[in-house]
Amino acid sequence: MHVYLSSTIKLIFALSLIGLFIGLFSDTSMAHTKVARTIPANEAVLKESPSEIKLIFPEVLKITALKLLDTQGNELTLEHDKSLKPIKEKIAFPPSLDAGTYRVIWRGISADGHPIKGQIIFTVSP
Ligand SMILES: [Cu+2]
Repeated sequence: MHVYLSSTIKLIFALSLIGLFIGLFSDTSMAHTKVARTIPANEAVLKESPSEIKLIFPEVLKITALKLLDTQGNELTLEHDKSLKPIKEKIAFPPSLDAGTYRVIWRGISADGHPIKGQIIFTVSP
C-alpha cells in the first residue's frame, strides 16, 4: 500500500520530529544536571583530607550512585546512606585521603523521573 503525502505535510512531519527530539534532549540532558553547591567546591585545593563530602541540589532527587575515585581511577570507600529516599542534600564520608586529586561522581533520578549525573574534582595538597 502506498501513502501519498504532499511535500508540505512531509515537511511538517519532519519538523515536528526534530522538535520532539530537541525537546527530549533539552529536558533530559540539561534540565537537571546542575548541582547547587558542593563541599568541597569543584576544583578546590585542600590543605587536608576532607572529613565529609556534601552535595547540595536545587531540587529533590534520589541518588542512585555515588563514587569517590583517586587519580588512577580506583574506587575508594565512601560511607553514605544508600537508601533511595528523595533528598536535597547528600553527605558522604571519605577515608583519610593522601595528597592527590580525587573525583566524586554521582547519578540520580529527579522527582519527575529524569536521569541526573554530575561530578566534581578536588585536590588534597598538604
Ligand atoms: Cu525533568
